[in-house]
Amino acid sequence: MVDSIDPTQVPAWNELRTRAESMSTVRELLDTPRDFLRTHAAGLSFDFSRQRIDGATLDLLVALANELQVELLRDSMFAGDHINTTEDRAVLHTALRLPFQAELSVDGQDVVGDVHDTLNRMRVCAESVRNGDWRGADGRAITDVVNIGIGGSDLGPAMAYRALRPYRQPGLRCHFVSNVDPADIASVLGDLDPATTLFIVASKTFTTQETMANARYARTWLTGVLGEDAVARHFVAVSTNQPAVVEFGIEASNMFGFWDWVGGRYSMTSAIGLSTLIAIGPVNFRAMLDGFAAMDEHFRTAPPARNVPMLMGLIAVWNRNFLDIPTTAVLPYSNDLSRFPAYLQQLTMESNGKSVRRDGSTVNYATGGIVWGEPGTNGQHSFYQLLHQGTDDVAADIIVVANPGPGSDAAHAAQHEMLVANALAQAAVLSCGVTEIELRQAGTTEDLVTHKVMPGNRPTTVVMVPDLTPFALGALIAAYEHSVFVQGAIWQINSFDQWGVELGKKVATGILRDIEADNTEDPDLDPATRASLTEYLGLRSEKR
Ligand code: G6Q
Repeated sequence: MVDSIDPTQVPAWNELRTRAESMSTVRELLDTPRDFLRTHAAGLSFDFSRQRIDGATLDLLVALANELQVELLRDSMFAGDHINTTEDRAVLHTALRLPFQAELSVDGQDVVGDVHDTLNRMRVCAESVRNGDWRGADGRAITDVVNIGIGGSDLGPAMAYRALRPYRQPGLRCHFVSNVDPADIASVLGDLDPATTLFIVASKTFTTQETMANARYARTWLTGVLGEDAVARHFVAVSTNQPAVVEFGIEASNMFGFWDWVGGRYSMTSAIGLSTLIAIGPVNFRAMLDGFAAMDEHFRTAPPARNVPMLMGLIAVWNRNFLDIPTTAVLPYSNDLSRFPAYLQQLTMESNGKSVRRDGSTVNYATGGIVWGEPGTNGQHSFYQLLHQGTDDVAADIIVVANPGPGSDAAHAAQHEMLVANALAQAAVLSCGVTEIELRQAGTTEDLVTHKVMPGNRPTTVVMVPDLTPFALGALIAAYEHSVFVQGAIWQINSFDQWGVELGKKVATGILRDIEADNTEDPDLDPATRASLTEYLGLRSEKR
């Protein structure tokens, strides 16, 4: 196990502080060759040349990673050591993507064998749904799959389903229900026929309030039409909690397991990906796993200065701790990646939104920044104004997909070029801006010059994906997963627990009991919450 170190006390940290004070602008930096900031991994290209960083700073960031033993912690993760210390668990999502021939045993257990056994069971299930062998209670084939899950049991599959739109099987639709707001499930079920619907109840713990409420709602909807016996043909579960699955009424043979070493937000390549596998089929699903695995291997073996996730993570730390930039906009120029910012929000903010180091000591430096975003070009017509001319510095990741999806005709391809032009234009303006001199040269009237100045200097990374294939999507996600790892390792925090999420679940359970009992006097609640509860109970309609 690697002990915690205070990163502000290692030599490279202080040297980086000094360098940040006199760092040139992106525009100035671009005057000298920046090829060392352009690199490739797993078929994707990553261009960091619009970041406010030079060669000497990069060397110092690599020294920082050395001094803080990032590679040692990385190797511990890949080996299956219990680096999630507060839950005493290994962190082995990388094992989910290993090929069949690989070998890895953890705590005496053959991990690769277990992973592939589950993958095979998932494949059999997916194929029978896809080819119509899986019959519903009245003998008809499945046309709609509803994944019921939340957080890590929803965001990855929901994102991938959209991202891999061209690879879906025609005539077979997936839907995603996550919110405990009954409007979510009601709006999905409203269009479906119970006899041709298969529910996947996806919950690692099988105790999550939202998921269990939605699963019960779905079961009532289904059995009301088809009877209790239909549950076996219309429900499968993905979980680590077999007793709870069986108690719900789902047969153990219809349950797909995973392991405590798969964190929720790192679980889309586990059985949590069952809906993805059903949608895109086993060959494409394996290609996605191979994309993840290719980036895993790159992260495990490439030297730090050419290692994409290492560079992404170190640059994120540079922006956050030394350039004092608190937020990063993720801007995919791909409509199919519309849920990617939401997915990354969970991945990064749930992992690195922590204020204590692994040893429990409080940090005295910034940790996980705020991540958000929307696909371009839509975002350009809303919040980009603040990115360009607001008073806060914002870093940006622009993700460009070079080619439109399979089957596009010439008109589609031409429109796609407009999309790419916009992405590159925004990268240029965010990083280089527009000066007063340029505006005057362009004939701008004097009274508008200051209004039209763009300071630029917003650190921007351009990620280029040749085609949004399953392989490329896997590689892209894994790059971000490992970038998050690097940031957490520098900050010496545990990126793999989520006590903030757990507390919310517990408090909501207590308040629900108060609501059900009309109790406005709960001494465990603070006065403001008691007042809000009283207000709510006064407004609540009798119709319930
Ligand atoms: C992810 C988090 C969280 C989790 C959900 C759902 O890392 O732990 O988002 O995935 O709370 O949990 P269950 O899968 O147990 O229902």
